[in-house]
Amino acid sequence: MNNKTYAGIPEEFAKLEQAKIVVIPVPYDGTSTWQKGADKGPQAFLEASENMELYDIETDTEVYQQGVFLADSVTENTSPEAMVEAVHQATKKYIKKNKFVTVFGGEHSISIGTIRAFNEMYPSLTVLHIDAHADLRQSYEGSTCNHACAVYEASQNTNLIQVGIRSMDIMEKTVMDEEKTYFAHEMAVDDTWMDSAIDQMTDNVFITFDLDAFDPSILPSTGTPEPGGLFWYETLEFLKQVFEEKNVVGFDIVELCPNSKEKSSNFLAAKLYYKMLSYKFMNDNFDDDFDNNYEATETKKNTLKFTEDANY
Ligand SMILES: [Mn+2]
Repeated sequence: MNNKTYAGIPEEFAKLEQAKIVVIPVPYDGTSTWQKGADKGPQAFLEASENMELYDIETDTEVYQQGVFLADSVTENTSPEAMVEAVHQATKKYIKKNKFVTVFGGEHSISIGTIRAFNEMYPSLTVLHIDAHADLRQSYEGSTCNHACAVYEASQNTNLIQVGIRSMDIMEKTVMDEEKTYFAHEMAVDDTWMDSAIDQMTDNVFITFDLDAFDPSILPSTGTPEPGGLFWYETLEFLKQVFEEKNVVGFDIVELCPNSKEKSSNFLAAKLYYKMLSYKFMNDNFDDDFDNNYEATETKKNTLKFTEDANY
């Protein structure tokens, strides 16, 4: 990446030691099946971020003053498995440094690594998966680290909630928990889905946001656009509610596939990222210490099928 700091923020807010937030770019596009170009996503996101106003009207905050450290990009691409492991290690490294860790892809297979890291560090993790696609295949084209498999692992060992889904293979029904799936065609006619989805979440929530969840009319530049998606304000309303009611421990945003003739998608992605940070920190003072509440217990192994407890 050529960018010196995230969004061109002053150096004093961009140093690792003081920053509460870390953003890890992962310019990876090894397994996408239709349109290539998600490897250019992080650079387009960072360029758009530099041209964005840093005051958020809605929350009346300038969240960059909490400090945002732009980490080295994860560039491992010798195999999908090696990339996932590199993302896993980079994510875990910054969680252990007590940062609010965010990752920008890249295609969706990178999330296998980020989710694995968060699930190792936080008990009873909910993964909120916002996407047009179910991504529940156990393996695809010979790899379990394909973008079509992005949340299979999460379906087995976290509390997975899927929102915005409108494209899947019939075989994925055998893996999917329909009680925890919010299909786009149902969301379009039933406005209780937000409360229902939040009711099914545990306290610790990791959000994996595939930009193709949005309607292609507002975000065309993605690898696999699907009609009938989310719009801007309903998405923000939902996200704000999740950040207000739950302990969001981190998030990733994936599948920006930049198009030189269409820059608004890049800006939407930049603004979405900044909005999510603004919601996370809207009630924190800049000089408050940040505690990301991870549990670094060697014995905790969230590798089994998630079992519901009565606490949520
Ligand atoms: Mn998708």
